[in-house]
Amino acid sequence: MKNKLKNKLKNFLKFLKEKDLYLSVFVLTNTINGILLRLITIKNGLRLSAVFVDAGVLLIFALFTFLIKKEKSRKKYLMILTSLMTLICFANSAYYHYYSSFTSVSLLATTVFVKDVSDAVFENVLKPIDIIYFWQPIFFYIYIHKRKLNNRTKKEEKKISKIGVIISVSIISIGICIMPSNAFSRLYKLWNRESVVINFGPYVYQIDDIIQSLTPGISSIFGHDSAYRKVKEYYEKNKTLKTNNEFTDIFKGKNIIVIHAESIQSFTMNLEFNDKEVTPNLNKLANEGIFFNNFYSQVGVGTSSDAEFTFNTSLLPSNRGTVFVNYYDRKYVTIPQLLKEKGYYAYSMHGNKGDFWNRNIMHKTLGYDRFYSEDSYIIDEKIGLGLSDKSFFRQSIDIMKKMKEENNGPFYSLLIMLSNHTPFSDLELTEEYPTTTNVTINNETITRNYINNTRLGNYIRSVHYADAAIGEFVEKLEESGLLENSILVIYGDHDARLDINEYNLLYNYDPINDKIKTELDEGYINFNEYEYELNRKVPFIIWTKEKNFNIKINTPTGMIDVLPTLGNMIGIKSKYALGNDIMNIKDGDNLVTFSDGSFVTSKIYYNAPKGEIYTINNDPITEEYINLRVDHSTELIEISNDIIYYDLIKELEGSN
Ligand code: GP9
Ligand code: MN
Repeated sequence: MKNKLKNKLKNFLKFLKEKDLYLSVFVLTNTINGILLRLITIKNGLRLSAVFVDAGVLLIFALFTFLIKKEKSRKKYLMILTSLMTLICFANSAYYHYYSSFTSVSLLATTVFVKDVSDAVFENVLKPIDIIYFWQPIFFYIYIHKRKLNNRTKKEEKKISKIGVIISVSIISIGICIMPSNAFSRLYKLWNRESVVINFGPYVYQIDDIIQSLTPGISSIFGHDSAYRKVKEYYEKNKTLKTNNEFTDIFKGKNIIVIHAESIQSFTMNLEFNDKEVTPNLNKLANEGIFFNNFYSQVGVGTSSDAEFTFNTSLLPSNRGTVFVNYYDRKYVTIPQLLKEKGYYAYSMHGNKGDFWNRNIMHKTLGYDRFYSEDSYIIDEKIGLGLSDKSFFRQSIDIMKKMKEENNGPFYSLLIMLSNHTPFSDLELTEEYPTTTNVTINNETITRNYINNTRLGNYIRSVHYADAAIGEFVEKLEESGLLENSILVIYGDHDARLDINEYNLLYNYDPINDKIKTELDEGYINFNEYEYELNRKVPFIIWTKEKNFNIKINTPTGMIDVLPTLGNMIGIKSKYALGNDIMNIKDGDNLVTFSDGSFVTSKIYYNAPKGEIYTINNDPITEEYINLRVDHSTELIEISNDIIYYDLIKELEGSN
C-alpha cells in the first residue's frame, strides 16, 4: 500500500515534469504572489500554514482544467483564473496600504466614496510595489503561449486528477494542523481579516469573504439566537449602576457644539517650527479645557463615518461592511437621541455631499433633526475634497444662529470638517506656514527646509490651516453669542495614515549636519511599528469659556468611552454603551480595543493578528493581565458586531 502510493506519487511528479508542468507553474507562481502579498502588507510572508493552504487550493483550481476539452479554452480558463488571483493580490495590497485591512466585497457599496476621494487614492493608496503581482500573469501567458495543454489521454488525466486531489487535501490538512487553535473561529467570524490572511492565505480569505458577504440572510438565521443570548447575558452581567463623580452633570442643559476634526493627530500639538506652534488654537483650548491626552479613535474601514458612529453610540464599528452604509436601518441608542429626550434640538453640518458615507440617511438614524450638507452652502472657496473649512465654519455660524432663533431649548450641533483630508497637497489657499528650522552654525543662521514638500510637511501645513479655521470659528462663536451657556467638544476622527518612514524625518533629523540620524547617532529615536501605532492618538477636548479647567487626562481613552464620559457631564446615559466613564477609572488604566482585536492600555500595546506585545512602561506584566484583556477585547468586538448585525438593541428594548 505504502509502496503503491509512493509509486503513484513518483509517476505523478514525472508526469508533471514531462507534460503537465504548467499546472505546477500555475500553483507555484500564484503561491509566490500570496507570499509576496503577506510580506508587503502584514510583513509575515512565510507562515507555512498559509503557503500550504494557498498551494492546495490553487492545485484544486488548476485540476479543473482537465474538465475542459479544447486546448484554447483550457488556456483561456487558466489565464482568467490566474488574472483573478493576481487581482485579489493587487486589490488587497492597495487596500491594505490605505486601510490596514483586507478588502471585502461587502464594501462594494462604499466604492462610490472611493471614487470621490480618487485623488487621495491615486496619490496615496497605490504604491509602486502594488503592481509587483502582475509579473505572474505576464510570465504565465508567455509560458503557456506555445505549449500544448491537452496532450494526454482521458485516462491519464483522470489519474493525475486523483493524485492531485490527494496531494491537495494532504497539504491543506497539514496547513490546518499547524495553525493556531483560534484560526478557524476567525475564519468563520471574519472580524480579524489579517489573521485569516496570515493563516489561510489571500485566496481562501477572499473566498470566505465572498461567501460571508453574499449570504448574510443564511448566516443571520444561524447565528441570531446564540448572539441574542450572548448579548443579553453580557448586559445583565455588566449592568453598571450610575457612579457619580465630580464631573457628574457639570454641563447639564448646556448647548453642545461638537467639531469632528478631520485626520488631526495629537502629535501635531507638540510641534513647533521656528518657535511657532503648529496648532496654537487647539493647544489653547486643550490647556484651558479637559484634554484627553491619550485618546484613540477606533475606526474600521468606515473611517470618518465609524468615528461618528462610535462617538455617538459607544459601540465599536462593524467588521462586515460599514455601519453607515450597510446597517443604517438598525436601532441604536445615541447622544442626539438621548439629548432630544431632554428637550435638545440636534443638527449636523458638513460641506461635502450629503450622500457621502450615506450621511443623508444615517444622520436621521443617529437622531439628528436636520443635516445641512453641501447643498446648504455656497462653494466659494475649495480645498481638497470640497468647501474649505474656513468658509464652512463662516457659513455654519449663520445656520447656527438661525437654528437658535427657530428652536427653543438647548442645541446639539455637529460640524464635520473636511480640508485636512488626505492627500494634504492642495495648499495654495492654506495659510503660509513654513515648516523650516533655523540653525546657527559658526554665527551664521541657516534655514533647513528638510520637511517641506514631503507628505508629512504638507500634512503639518494642512493641520495648521485646520487649526487656524477652528480658531476663527471660536472667535465667531463668541462674537455671535453662541458660546454663551455652551460647551465645545473637539475630536480628531482618525489618524492621517502617514507612512512610518515619514516620522523618521520628523524625529531623527539632525539640523546641524543636515542628515537623518542612524541608530549609531546620539539621540536617535527608534520609531518602530509600535511607536507608530501609539502615535496614532487623536485629540479629544472638552472646553467652555465659562471655566478654566486645566485638566489633562492621561488614562488611555477610546472613542467608545466618549458617550459614558461626556454623557456623565451632560446628564445622559446609554445602557448599551460598551465604553467606560474615564473619570471613574481610578488606577489610570483602561482598555482601548481596536476592531482587529489589537488593544492599548497604559502598560502595553497588543497586536492581535501577530499575538505580539509591546510594553509601554516598565511595570511588570503578568500573563493574567494580558489574557483578561485579550478576552475582554474579543467580547467587546463580538457584542458590538452582533448588536449591529442582528439589530439586537431593537429586540432588547422590545423585551424590556
Ligand atoms: C467626507 C469626509 C471624509 O465627507 O468625512 O471621510 P473619510 O475619507 O475620512 O472617511
Ligand atoms: Mn475622516
